[in-house]
Amino acid sequence: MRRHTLALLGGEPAFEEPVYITKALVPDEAEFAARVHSVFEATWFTNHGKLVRELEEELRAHLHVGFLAAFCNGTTALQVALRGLKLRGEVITTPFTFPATIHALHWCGLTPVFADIDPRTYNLDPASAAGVVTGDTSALLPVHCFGNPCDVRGFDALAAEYGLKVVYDAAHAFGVEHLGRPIGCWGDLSILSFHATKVFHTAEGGAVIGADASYYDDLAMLRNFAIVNEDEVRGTGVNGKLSEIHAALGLTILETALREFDLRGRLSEHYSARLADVEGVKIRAPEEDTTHNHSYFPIEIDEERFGLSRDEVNLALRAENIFARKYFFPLCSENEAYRNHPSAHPSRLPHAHRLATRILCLPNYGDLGIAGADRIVESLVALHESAPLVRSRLGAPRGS
Ligand code: T4K
Repeated sequence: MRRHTLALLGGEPAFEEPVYITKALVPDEAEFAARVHSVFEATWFTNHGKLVRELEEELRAHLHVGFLAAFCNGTTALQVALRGLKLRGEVITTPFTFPATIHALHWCGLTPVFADIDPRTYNLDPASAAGVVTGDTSALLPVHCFGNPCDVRGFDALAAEYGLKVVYDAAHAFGVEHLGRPIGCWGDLSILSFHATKVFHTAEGGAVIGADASYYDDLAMLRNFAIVNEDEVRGTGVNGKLSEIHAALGLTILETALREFDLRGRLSEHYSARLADVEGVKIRAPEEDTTHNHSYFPIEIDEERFGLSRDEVNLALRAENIFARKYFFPLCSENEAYRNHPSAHPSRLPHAHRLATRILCLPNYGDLGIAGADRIVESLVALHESAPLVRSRLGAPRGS
């Protein structure tokens, strides 16, 4: 292995330019321009336009789901899914997620109730969720964190036992299949994010998906102000529509995104092989019987064995121009809006708290290339080998 002199110890940074956790895919410009031109020709920019309908059908067929309703972003898709199921009271969810998951509950007037994660999968643990079910619980909202599928059978059983709905936040799980089923066909409804940081994206965008196509009309009504027709508005809707320009981007980028999933798969395999023997770096074992999408590459840093805390590693990598991310820190249960709920007490979420201080997502996108991944691995190895010196150069307190 090439030895790398760390920038903190007087060497050159591993990269000349900043390397971020991801790099948004860019569509074929001519193809995109042609689609945008068709929008201009039609003078039809939004409101159930032709390109949105085409995108919905293309993605539905690709993902093998019963229906797909496109939205302006994943957060609004989640709010409308929750509203569409007419949920009330408490919804059990994970603290280890992007803030949008919990905010969506709160914006819908629902009470997020936290349960702990399974440290093996990083996902909400059905056994822990079972411990916080009350008479007010109406649903479960697990997240397929980093695209790794939840214990879907465990949640099916829990939902059946207590008569609960299951909504999956599948923002990271585009294209994942688990136990022979597309990820979007588990539970009642699932949501996707098509944000620019996602492999398949529409700049901003999202979707509600599910096996049961009879949900589509209600969700489509709610995303369009709850307008049923010229003479009727039924309840409280929102403006959650995707525009034709965003749909044009999605239609153009799909093929590129499918190739990108393959490239990320190769990078993930390479990272896994090269990091396997680095002391103090743990890689989550992928779920079996699963088609993974390799959207993210999370590692866990064990401070005692690695010699540096996750935060110290993160800081030292920045000196190398490597901008890893502490997804997901801080935990959502620590947010001032939620932390007073009894379920948010750290003593009830030990696995989530432990993981949130250890996790680091490494840059993982096709353009990085195997050589780029190697440089990141070499930087991590060098950090481990020079840990005491790095710590003294950082001057940071332990575990900060
Ligand atoms: N549920 C879960 C579990 C989620 O993770 C998310 C979103 C949602 C729900 C809600 O879905 P949306 O309503 O967003 O559709 C990003 C995204 O904004 C967010 O969509 C995503 N999860 C989350 C995991 O990541 P930030 O604040 O970390 O992104 P930012 O701006 O720091 O970008 C990260 C890196 O991506 C940049 O360093 C470079 C690259 N990038 C970013 C943008 C915006 C690009 O290459 N091009 C770009 O245009 O939240």
